[in-house]
Amino acid sequence: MSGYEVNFDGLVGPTHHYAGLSFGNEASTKHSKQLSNPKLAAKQGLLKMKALADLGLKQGVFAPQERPHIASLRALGFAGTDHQVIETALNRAPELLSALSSASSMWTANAATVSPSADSADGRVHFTAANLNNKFHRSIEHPTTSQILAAMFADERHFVHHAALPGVSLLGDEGAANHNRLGGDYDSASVQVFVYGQQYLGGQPGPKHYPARQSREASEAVARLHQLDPNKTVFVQQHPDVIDQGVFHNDVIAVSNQQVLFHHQHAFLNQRQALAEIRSKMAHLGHELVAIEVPAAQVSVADAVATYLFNSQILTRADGGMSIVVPEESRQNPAVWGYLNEMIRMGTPIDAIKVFDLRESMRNGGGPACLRLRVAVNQAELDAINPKVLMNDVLFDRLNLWVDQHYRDRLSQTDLADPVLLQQSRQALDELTQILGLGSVYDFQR
Ligand code: SUG
Repeated sequence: MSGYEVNFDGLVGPTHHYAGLSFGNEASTKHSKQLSNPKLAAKQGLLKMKALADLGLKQGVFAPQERPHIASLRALGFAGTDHQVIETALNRAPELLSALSSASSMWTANAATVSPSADSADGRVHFTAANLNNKFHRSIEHPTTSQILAAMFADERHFVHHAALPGVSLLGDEGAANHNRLGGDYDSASVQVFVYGQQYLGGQPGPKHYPARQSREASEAVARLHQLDPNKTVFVQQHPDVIDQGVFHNDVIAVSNQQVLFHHQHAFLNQRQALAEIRSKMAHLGHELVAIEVPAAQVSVADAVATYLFNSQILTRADGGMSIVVPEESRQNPAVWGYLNEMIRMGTPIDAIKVFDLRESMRNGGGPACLRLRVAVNQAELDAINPKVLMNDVLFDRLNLWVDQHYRDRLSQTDLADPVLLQQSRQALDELTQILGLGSVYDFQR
Protein backbone atom coordinates (compact mmCIF):
# COMPACT_ATOMS: atom_id res chain seq x y z
CA MET A 1 0.00 0.00 0.00
CA SER A 2 1.28 3.49 -0.77
CA GLY A 3 0.15 6.86 0.50
CA TYR A 4 -1.41 7.58 3.86
CA GLU A 5 -4.79 8.37 5.32
CA VAL A 6 -4.29 10.90 8.09
CA ASN A 7 -7.24 11.21 10.45
CA PHE A 8 -7.61 14.63 12.06
CA ASP A 9 -9.71 14.27 15.18
CA GLY A 10 -11.46 17.25 16.72
CA LEU A 11 -10.22 18.00 20.19
CA VAL A 12 -13.32 18.63 22.31
CA GLY A 13 -13.53 22.25 23.47
CA PRO A 14 -13.94 23.42 27.10
CA THR A 15 -17.63 24.40 26.67
CA HIS A 16 -18.88 20.97 25.55
CA HIS A 17 -22.49 20.70 26.69
CA TYR A 18 -25.86 19.24 25.74
CA ALA A 19 -28.06 21.91 24.21
CA GLY A 20 -30.50 19.93 22.06
CA LEU A 21 -29.62 22.05 19.05
CA SER A 22 -29.80 19.56 16.20
CA PHE A 23 -33.35 18.76 15.10
CA GLY A 24 -33.12 15.49 13.18
CA ASN A 25 -30.23 14.21 15.31
CA GLU A 26 -32.04 12.10 17.89
CA ALA A 27 -29.21 11.82 20.42
CA SER A 28 -28.87 15.60 20.54
CA THR A 29 -32.60 16.00 21.22
CA LYS A 30 -32.69 13.18 23.76
CA HIS A 31 -29.86 14.48 25.94
CA SER A 32 -30.83 18.14 25.82
CA LYS A 33 -29.95 20.08 29.01
CA GLN A 34 -28.24 17.15 30.73
CA LEU A 35 -25.00 17.79 32.61
CA SER A 36 -21.88 17.35 30.52
CA ASN A 37 -18.28 16.58 31.42
CA PRO A 38 -15.95 18.50 29.06
CA LYS A 39 -12.80 17.11 30.70
CA LEU A 40 -13.91 13.52 30.21
CA ALA A 41 -15.06 14.27 26.66
CA ALA A 42 -11.66 15.66 25.71
CA LYS A 43 -9.86 12.73 27.31
CA GLN A 44 -12.06 10.13 25.62
CA GLY A 45 -11.18 11.73 22.30
CA LEU A 46 -7.48 11.89 23.09
CA LEU A 47 -7.44 8.20 24.03
CA LYS A 48 -8.86 7.26 20.63
CA MET A 49 -6.27 9.41 18.86
CA LYS A 50 -3.43 7.90 20.87
CA ALA A 51 -4.61 4.31 20.40
CA LEU A 52 -4.79 4.75 16.63
CA ALA A 53 -1.38 6.45 16.51
CA ASP A 54 -0.04 3.50 18.53
CA LEU A 55 -1.32 1.16 15.81
CA GLY A 56 1.08 2.91 13.45
CA LEU A 57 -1.62 5.05 11.80
CA LYS A 58 -1.12 8.72 11.04
CA GLN A 59 -3.20 10.77 13.44
CA GLY A 60 -3.68 14.52 13.63
CA VAL A 61 -5.28 16.86 16.17
CA PHE A 62 -7.80 19.49 15.01
CA ALA A 63 -8.05 22.41 17.45
CA PRO A 64 -11.43 23.42 18.90
CA GLN A 65 -13.04 26.83 18.42
CA GLU A 66 -13.51 29.86 20.63
CA ARG A 67 -16.78 29.59 22.54
CA PRO A 68 -18.89 31.33 23.65
CA HIS A 69 -18.41 33.20 20.39
CA ILE A 70 -18.59 36.81 21.49
CA ALA A 71 -18.33 38.20 17.95
CA SER A 72 -21.51 36.33 16.93
CA LEU A 73 -23.35 37.53 20.05
CA ARG A 74 -22.34 41.11 19.23
CA ALA A 75 -23.55 40.63 15.66
CA LEU A 76 -26.94 39.73 17.14
CA GLY A 77 -27.11 43.00 19.10
CA PHE A 78 -25.70 42.11 22.51
CA ALA A 79 -23.41 44.95 23.57
CA GLY A 80 -21.08 46.16 26.31
CA THR A 81 -18.04 44.43 27.70
CA ASP A 82 -17.56 40.75 26.87
CA HIS A 83 -18.98 39.85 30.26
CA GLN A 84 -22.02 42.10 29.79
CA VAL A 85 -22.61 40.52 26.40
CA ILE A 86 -22.72 37.06 27.96
CA GLU A 87 -24.77 38.14 30.96
CA THR A 88 -27.42 39.84 28.82
CA ALA A 89 -27.54 36.88 26.46
CA LEU A 90 -28.11 34.52 29.39
CA ASN A 91 -30.98 36.64 30.71
CA ARG A 92 -32.68 37.51 27.44
CA ALA A 93 -31.86 34.65 25.09
CA PRO A 94 -30.31 31.69 26.90
CA GLU A 95 -30.82 29.44 23.83
CA LEU A 96 -28.66 31.75 21.76
CA LEU A 97 -25.92 31.79 24.37
CA SER A 98 -26.05 28.01 24.44
CA ALA A 99 -25.93 27.72 20.63
CA LEU A 100 -23.01 30.11 20.43
CA SER A 101 -21.20 28.15 23.14
CA SER A 102 -21.53 24.77 21.45
CA ALA A 103 -18.33 22.74 21.13
CA SER A 104 -19.74 21.26 17.91
CA SER A 105 -16.54 21.88 15.94
CA MET A 106 -15.27 18.65 17.57
CA TRP A 107 -17.11 16.74 14.80
CA THR A 108 -14.49 17.42 12.16
CA ALA A 109 -16.10 15.08 9.62
CA ASN A 110 -18.25 18.18 9.07
CA ALA A 111 -15.37 20.66 8.92
CA ALA A 112 -14.66 20.31 5.21
CA THR A 113 -14.68 18.08 2.16
CA VAL A 114 -11.18 16.97 1.17
CA SER A 115 -10.09 15.65 -2.22
CA PRO A 116 -6.65 14.08 -2.50
CA SER A 117 -4.20 15.28 -5.14
CA ALA A 118 -4.45 11.96 -7.01
CA ASP A 119 -8.03 12.84 -7.97
CA SER A 120 -7.69 16.56 -8.72
CA ALA A 121 -6.69 17.90 -12.16
CA ASP A 122 -4.08 20.28 -10.72
CA GLY A 123 -2.42 17.56 -8.61
CA ARG A 124 -3.05 19.32 -5.30
CA VAL A 125 -5.07 18.41 -2.22
CA HIS A 126 -8.30 20.48 -2.17
CA PHE A 127 -10.23 21.53 0.93
CA THR A 128 -13.67 23.20 0.96
CA ALA A 129 -14.83 24.30 4.40
CA ALA A 130 -18.44 23.24 4.99
CA ASN A 131 -21.00 26.03 5.46
CA LEU A 132 -23.10 23.88 7.86
CA ASN A 133 -25.92 26.31 7.24
CA ASN A 134 -28.70 23.95 8.36
CA LYS A 135 -27.92 24.57 12.04
CA PHE A 136 -27.21 28.04 13.35
CA HIS A 137 -24.72 26.86 15.99
CA ARG A 138 -22.67 25.12 13.30
CA SER A 139 -23.00 27.79 10.62
CA ILE A 140 -20.50 29.98 12.51
CA GLU A 141 -17.76 27.34 12.39
CA HIS A 142 -16.39 27.73 8.86
CA PRO A 143 -14.36 30.97 9.14
CA THR A 144 -12.25 29.59 12.01
CA THR A 145 -12.21 26.13 10.44
CA SER A 146 -10.60 27.73 7.38
CA GLN A 147 -8.01 29.48 9.56
CA ILE A 148 -7.09 26.23 11.31
CA LEU A 149 -6.95 24.25 8.06
CA ALA A 150 -4.66 26.89 6.54
CA ALA A 151 -2.40 26.71 9.61
CA MET A 152 -2.11 22.92 9.31
CA PHE A 153 -1.87 22.70 5.51
CA ALA A 154 0.02 25.85 4.64
CA ASP A 155 2.15 24.83 1.66
CA GLU A 156 0.45 26.17 -1.47
CA ARG A 157 2.42 23.85 -3.71
CA HIS A 158 0.44 20.97 -2.22
CA PHE A 159 -2.73 22.35 -0.63
CA VAL A 160 -5.61 24.52 -1.94
CA HIS A 161 -8.25 25.98 0.36
CA HIS A 162 -11.71 27.01 -0.84
CA ALA A 163 -14.05 29.17 1.22
CA ALA A 164 -17.38 27.69 2.29
CA LEU A 165 -20.21 27.81 -0.26
CA PRO A 166 -22.89 30.51 0.21
CA GLY A 167 -24.94 29.69 3.32
CA VAL A 168 -28.36 28.89 1.87
CA SER A 169 -30.31 25.59 1.75
CA LEU A 170 -29.77 25.28 -2.00
CA LEU A 171 -26.06 24.93 -1.22
CA GLY A 172 -26.25 23.28 2.22
CA ASP A 173 -22.95 21.50 2.76
CA GLU A 174 -21.95 19.26 5.68
CA GLY A 175 -18.51 18.27 4.44
CA ALA A 176 -16.87 14.87 4.53
CA ALA A 177 -19.68 13.23 6.52
CA ASN A 178 -21.44 12.91 3.17
CA HIS A 179 -18.41 11.97 1.11
CA ASN A 180 -16.71 8.66 0.48
CA ARG A 181 -13.73 7.66 -1.60
CA LEU A 182 -13.38 4.19 -3.07
CA GLY A 183 -10.31 2.73 -4.73
CA GLY A 184 -6.95 1.29 -3.84
CA ASP A 185 -3.86 3.05 -2.54
CA TYR A 186 -4.52 6.33 -0.77
CA ASP A 187 -2.24 8.21 -3.19
CA SER A 188 -3.69 6.81 -6.42
CA ALA A 189 -6.77 7.90 -8.36
CA SER A 190 -10.03 6.73 -6.80
CA VAL A 191 -13.77 7.23 -7.19
CA GLN A 192 -15.30 9.98 -5.08
CA VAL A 193 -18.87 9.39 -3.95
CA PHE A 194 -20.91 12.42 -2.89
CA VAL A 195 -24.07 11.57 -0.98
CA TYR A 196 -26.78 14.22 -0.78
CA GLY A 197 -30.08 14.42 1.07
CA GLN A 198 -31.99 16.55 -1.40
CA GLN A 199 -31.73 17.97 -4.88
CA TYR A 200 -33.45 21.35 -4.88
CA LEU A 201 -33.47 22.11 -8.61
CA GLY A 202 -35.44 19.13 -9.91
CA GLY A 203 -34.73 15.66 -8.54
CA GLN A 204 -36.53 13.21 -6.30
CA PRO A 205 -38.47 14.16 -3.14
CA GLY A 206 -36.44 14.55 0.05
CA PRO A 207 -37.37 13.60 3.63
CA LYS A 208 -40.75 14.65 5.06
CA HIS A 209 -40.02 15.19 8.73
CA TYR A 210 -36.35 15.90 9.37
CA PRO A 211 -34.17 18.21 7.28
CA ALA A 212 -31.91 17.06 4.47
CA ARG A 213 -28.75 18.94 5.35
CA GLN A 214 -26.68 18.25 2.22
CA SER A 215 -27.86 19.34 -1.23
CA ARG A 216 -26.85 17.82 -4.53
CA GLU A 217 -26.16 21.34 -5.78
CA ALA A 218 -23.55 21.79 -3.02
CA SER A 219 -21.93 18.42 -3.70
CA GLU A 220 -21.63 19.28 -7.40
CA ALA A 221 -20.10 22.67 -6.61
CA VAL A 222 -17.49 21.05 -4.37
CA ALA A 223 -16.65 18.48 -7.06
CA ARG A 224 -16.14 21.33 -9.57
CA LEU A 225 -14.00 23.37 -7.17
CA HIS A 226 -11.86 20.29 -6.51
CA GLN A 227 -11.34 19.74 -10.24
CA LEU A 228 -12.61 16.17 -10.13
CA ASP A 229 -13.06 14.01 -13.21
CA PRO A 230 -16.78 13.29 -13.82
CA ASN A 231 -15.80 9.76 -14.90
CA LYS A 232 -14.47 9.14 -11.40
CA THR A 233 -17.22 10.92 -9.48
CA VAL A 234 -20.61 9.59 -8.38
CA PHE A 235 -23.56 11.51 -6.88
CA VAL A 236 -25.98 9.40 -4.86
CA GLN A 237 -29.11 10.37 -2.97
CA GLN A 238 -29.38 9.17 0.60
CA HIS A 239 -32.64 7.36 1.25
CA PRO A 240 -35.11 10.06 2.44
CA ASP A 241 -36.89 7.57 4.72
CA VAL A 242 -33.74 6.97 6.77
CA ILE A 243 -33.14 10.70 7.19
CA ASP A 244 -36.60 10.73 8.75
CA GLN A 245 -35.44 7.96 11.09
CA GLY A 246 -32.49 10.00 12.36
CA VAL A 247 -29.77 9.44 9.77
CA PHE A 248 -28.87 13.11 9.50
CA HIS A 249 -25.52 12.50 7.78
CA ASN A 250 -24.53 9.69 5.45
CA ASP A 251 -21.78 8.59 7.83
CA VAL A 252 -24.53 7.36 10.17
CA ILE A 253 -25.44 4.66 7.61
CA ALA A 254 -22.34 4.01 5.45
CA VAL A 255 -18.55 4.15 5.68
CA SER A 256 -15.77 3.37 3.23
CA ASN A 257 -12.09 2.53 3.18
CA GLN A 258 -10.06 1.75 0.06
CA GLN A 259 -12.15 -0.81 -1.89
CA VAL A 260 -14.62 -1.47 0.95
CA LEU A 261 -18.06 0.12 1.30
CA PHE A 262 -19.78 -0.92 4.52
CA HIS A 263 -23.40 0.17 4.41
CA HIS A 264 -26.96 -0.59 5.45
CA GLN A 265 -29.51 -2.16 3.11
CA HIS A 266 -31.51 1.10 3.17
CA ALA A 267 -28.65 3.58 2.95
CA PHE A 268 -29.24 4.93 -0.55
CA LEU A 269 -32.17 5.67 -2.84
CA ASN A 270 -32.00 3.33 -5.87
CA GLN A 271 -29.27 1.45 -4.06
CA ARG A 272 -28.63 -1.19 -6.68
CA GLN A 273 -28.15 1.42 -9.40
CA ALA A 274 -25.89 3.52 -7.17
CA LEU A 275 -23.67 0.53 -6.35
CA ALA A 276 -23.52 -0.45 -10.02
CA GLU A 277 -22.24 3.02 -10.99
CA ILE A 278 -19.62 2.98 -8.22
CA ARG A 279 -18.58 -0.55 -9.20
CA SER A 280 -18.23 0.30 -12.88
CA LYS A 281 -16.28 3.54 -12.28
CA MET A 282 -13.95 1.68 -9.90
CA ALA A 283 -13.47 -1.07 -12.47
CA HIS A 284 -12.18 1.52 -14.95
CA LEU A 285 -9.45 2.29 -12.44
CA GLY A 286 -8.71 -1.41 -11.99
CA HIS A 287 -10.39 -1.82 -8.60
CA GLU A 288 -13.08 -4.20 -7.47
CA LEU A 289 -15.72 -2.86 -5.09
CA VAL A 290 -16.25 -4.89 -1.92
CA ALA A 291 -19.74 -3.85 -0.78
CA ILE A 292 -20.66 -5.18 2.66
CA GLU A 293 -24.40 -4.63 2.87
CA VAL A 294 -26.02 -5.11 6.27
CA PRO A 295 -29.58 -6.45 5.94
CA ALA A 296 -32.36 -4.66 7.84
CA ALA A 297 -33.43 -8.06 9.14
CA GLN A 298 -30.14 -8.28 11.05
CA VAL A 299 -29.64 -4.63 12.04
CA SER A 300 -32.60 -2.25 11.90
CA VAL A 301 -32.14 1.41 10.95
CA ALA A 302 -33.14 2.27 14.54
CA ASP A 303 -30.32 0.08 15.90
CA ALA A 304 -27.87 1.60 13.43
CA VAL A 305 -28.83 5.09 14.65
CA ALA A 306 -28.72 4.14 18.33
CA THR A 307 -25.39 2.29 18.18
CA TYR A 308 -23.58 4.16 15.38
CA LEU A 309 -22.44 0.89 13.82
CA PHE A 310 -21.79 2.72 10.55
CA ASN A 311 -20.26 5.76 12.19
CA SER A 312 -17.24 3.57 12.52
CA GLN A 313 -13.77 3.98 11.10
CA ILE A 314 -12.38 1.28 8.86
CA LEU A 315 -8.63 1.61 9.01
CA THR A 316 -5.92 -0.18 7.05
CA ARG A 317 -3.14 -1.31 9.36
CA ALA A 318 0.53 -1.54 8.44
CA ASP A 319 0.13 -5.34 8.03
CA GLY A 320 -2.49 -4.71 5.31
CA GLY A 321 -5.47 -5.93 7.35
CA MET A 322 -8.38 -3.67 8.23
CA SER A 323 -9.71 -2.86 11.69
CA ILE A 324 -13.15 -1.43 12.37
CA VAL A 325 -13.36 1.16 15.14
CA VAL A 326 -16.79 1.26 16.81
CA PRO A 327 -18.25 3.01 19.85
CA GLU A 328 -19.03 1.10 23.04
CA GLU A 329 -22.76 1.43 22.20
CA SER A 330 -22.22 -1.04 19.33
CA ARG A 331 -20.86 -3.65 21.74
CA GLN A 332 -23.82 -3.16 24.09
CA ASN A 333 -26.38 -4.03 21.40
CA PRO A 334 -26.66 -7.83 20.86
CA ALA A 335 -27.86 -7.59 17.23
CA VAL A 336 -25.11 -5.17 16.24
CA TRP A 337 -22.34 -6.91 18.18
CA GLY A 338 -23.48 -10.25 16.80
CA TYR A 339 -23.40 -8.89 13.26
CA LEU A 340 -19.92 -7.40 13.70
CA ASN A 341 -18.48 -10.66 14.96
CA GLU A 342 -20.15 -12.58 12.17
CA MET A 343 -18.70 -10.12 9.65
CA ILE A 344 -15.18 -10.76 10.96
CA ARG A 345 -15.74 -14.52 10.58
CA MET A 346 -17.21 -14.08 7.06
CA GLY A 347 -13.76 -13.30 5.73
CA THR A 348 -14.29 -9.71 4.55
CA PRO A 349 -11.17 -7.49 4.40
CA ILE A 350 -12.13 -6.32 7.92
CA ASP A 351 -10.57 -8.73 10.41
CA ALA A 352 -10.49 -6.92 13.77
CA ILE A 353 -12.81 -4.80 15.93
CA LYS A 354 -11.66 -1.99 18.21
CA VAL A 355 -14.10 -0.48 20.70
CA PHE A 356 -13.88 3.00 22.25
CA ASP A 357 -15.85 4.72 24.97
CA LEU A 358 -16.89 8.03 23.39
CA ARG A 359 -20.04 8.46 25.42
CA GLU A 360 -19.71 12.23 25.97
CA SER A 361 -19.65 12.86 22.22
CA MET A 362 -22.14 10.09 21.40
CA ARG A 363 -24.78 11.75 23.56
CA ASN A 364 -24.74 14.63 21.10
CA GLY A 365 -24.84 12.31 18.09
CA GLY A 366 -21.10 12.20 17.40
CA GLY A 367 -19.40 8.81 17.01
CA PRO A 368 -15.86 7.75 16.03
CA ALA A 369 -16.27 8.80 12.38
CA CYS A 370 -17.89 12.15 13.22
CA LEU A 371 -14.84 13.04 15.25
CA ARG A 372 -12.37 12.65 12.40
CA LEU A 373 -11.56 14.35 9.10
CA ARG A 374 -9.74 12.10 6.64
CA VAL A 375 -6.94 13.54 4.54
CA ALA A 376 -5.33 11.11 2.09
CA VAL A 377 -1.81 12.20 1.11
CA ASN A 378 1.38 11.06 -0.56
CA GLN A 379 4.77 11.21 1.16
CA ALA A 380 5.64 14.75 0.01
CA GLU A 381 2.27 16.06 1.21
CA LEU A 382 2.61 14.27 4.54
CA ASP A 383 5.99 15.96 4.99
CA ALA A 384 4.37 19.33 4.25
CA ILE A 385 1.75 19.07 7.04
CA ASN A 386 2.46 21.15 10.16
CA PRO A 387 4.25 18.44 12.20
CA LYS A 388 3.14 19.87 15.53
CA VAL A 389 -0.44 18.68 15.01
CA LEU A 390 0.53 15.03 14.57
CA MET A 391 -0.13 12.75 17.53
CA ASN A 392 2.74 11.07 19.38
CA ASP A 393 3.55 10.15 23.00
CA VAL A 394 4.85 13.61 23.85
CA LEU A 395 1.87 15.46 22.37
CA PHE A 396 -0.55 13.05 24.06
CA ASP A 397 0.97 13.75 27.49
CA ARG A 398 1.12 17.47 26.82
CA LEU A 399 -2.54 17.64 25.77
CA ASN A 400 -3.73 15.58 28.73
CA LEU A 401 -1.92 17.94 31.05
CA TRP A 402 -3.42 20.89 29.20
CA VAL A 403 -6.93 19.42 29.62
CA ASP A 404 -6.29 18.81 33.33
CA GLN A 405 -5.25 22.42 33.75
CA HIS A 406 -8.08 24.11 31.88
CA TYR A 407 -11.19 21.91 31.68
CA ARG A 408 -14.12 21.49 34.03
CA ASP A 409 -15.62 18.13 34.85
CA ARG A 410 -19.22 19.35 34.83
CA LEU A 411 -20.99 22.02 32.85
CA SER A 412 -24.62 23.12 32.84
CA GLN A 413 -26.44 25.78 30.78
CA THR A 414 -26.07 28.44 33.50
CA ASP A 415 -22.32 27.81 33.79
CA LEU A 416 -22.02 29.15 30.23
CA ALA A 417 -22.50 32.70 31.53
CA ASP A 418 -19.70 32.36 34.08
CA PRO A 419 -17.18 35.06 33.11
CA VAL A 420 -14.41 32.82 34.43
CA LEU A 421 -15.33 30.17 31.84
CA LEU A 422 -14.68 32.63 28.99
CA GLN A 423 -11.32 33.57 30.51
CA GLN A 424 -10.39 29.94 31.10
CA SER A 425 -11.32 28.94 27.57
CA ARG A 426 -9.41 31.77 25.95
CA GLN A 427 -6.34 31.08 28.02
CA ALA A 428 -6.56 27.39 27.15
CA LEU A 429 -6.90 28.06 23.43
CA ASP A 430 -4.13 30.63 23.43
CA GLU A 431 -1.82 28.02 24.94
CA LEU A 432 -3.08 25.36 22.55
CA THR A 433 -2.19 27.41 19.47
CA GLN A 434 1.37 27.43 20.77
CA ILE A 435 1.42 23.71 21.48
CA LEU A 436 0.07 22.95 18.00
CA GLY A 437 2.06 25.69 16.23
CA LEU A 438 -1.04 27.27 14.69
CA GLY A 439 -0.26 30.97 15.06
CA SER A 440 -3.23 33.29 15.70
CA VAL A 441 -6.37 31.59 14.44
CA TYR A 442 -8.99 32.90 16.90
CA ASP A 443 -10.87 36.22 16.88
CA PHE A 444 -9.72 37.01 20.42
CA GLN A 445 -6.09 36.66 19.33
CA ARG A 446 -6.42 39.36 16.69
O1 SUG B 1 -24.24 18.35 13.58
N1 SUG B 1 -24.42 17.48 16.98
C1 SUG B 1 -23.76 17.36 15.69
C2 SUG B 1 -23.25 15.95 15.49
C3 SUG B 1 -22.44 15.84 14.26
C4 SUG B 1 -22.12 14.41 13.89
N2 SUG B 1 -21.31 14.38 12.76
C5 SUG B 1 -21.32 13.42 11.81
N3 SUG B 1 -22.33 12.56 11.72
N4 SUG B 1 -20.39 13.41 10.97
C6 SUG B 1 -24.70 17.75 14.56
O2 SUG B 1 -25.89 17.42 14.65
C7 SUG B 1 -25.49 18.67 18.82
C8 SUG B 1 -25.17 19.84 19.69
C9 SUG B 1 -26.12 19.96 20.84
O3 SUG B 1 -27.30 19.63 20.72
O4 SUG B 1 -25.67 20.43 21.90
C10 SUG B 1 -24.70 18.66 17.50
O5 SUG B 1 -24.39 19.71 16.98
